Amino acid sequence: MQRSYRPAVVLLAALLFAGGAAVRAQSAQPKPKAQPPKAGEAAAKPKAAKMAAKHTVLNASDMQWGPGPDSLPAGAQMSVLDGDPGKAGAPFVIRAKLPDGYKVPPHSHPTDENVTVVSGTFTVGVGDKWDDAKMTSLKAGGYAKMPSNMHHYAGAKGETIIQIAAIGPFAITYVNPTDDPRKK
Ligand SMILES: [Cu+2]
Repeated sequence: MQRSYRPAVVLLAALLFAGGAAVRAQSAQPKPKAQPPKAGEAAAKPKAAKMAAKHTVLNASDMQWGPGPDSLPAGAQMSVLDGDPGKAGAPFVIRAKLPDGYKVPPHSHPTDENVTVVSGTFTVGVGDKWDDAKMTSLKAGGYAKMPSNMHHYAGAKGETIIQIAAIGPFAITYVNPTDDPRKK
């Protein structure tokens, strides 16, 4: 009896927790457009809703940093604040810490890239070829949006932290394939 009873209690607790999270999400956010559930989705949906409702509160000092993805030139550090940049179709927020003089050669992303400068100086230009004269310097508080598939390039003056918000996956296609660090 014990062996069958206890998992049931755990399951009930998990369901109550998930239900509570969903109720909190509904009160905190505008109601999303109604999407009629499809057959077979019932089991997966509550988990997805719970993940979307995840509440994140982070001071800069709480952020965990690790090496940037191998798709970026070496030297960058990355912190995932929300979501999963590797997941297709889902929003994510990351920060990237770029050392002085860091350069990302001309490239594009499959989804819109929204960049907010947190500290330092982020420089960005549009086009297929790197040209310092065509780059704009953005200081802390500055913002840039790179629409999907638009060719652009970027750098850092002084150690620079940027925050990137986008829909995954966070993929990079270099205009010149020889610039791709994965092919070096
Ligand atoms: Cu970019």
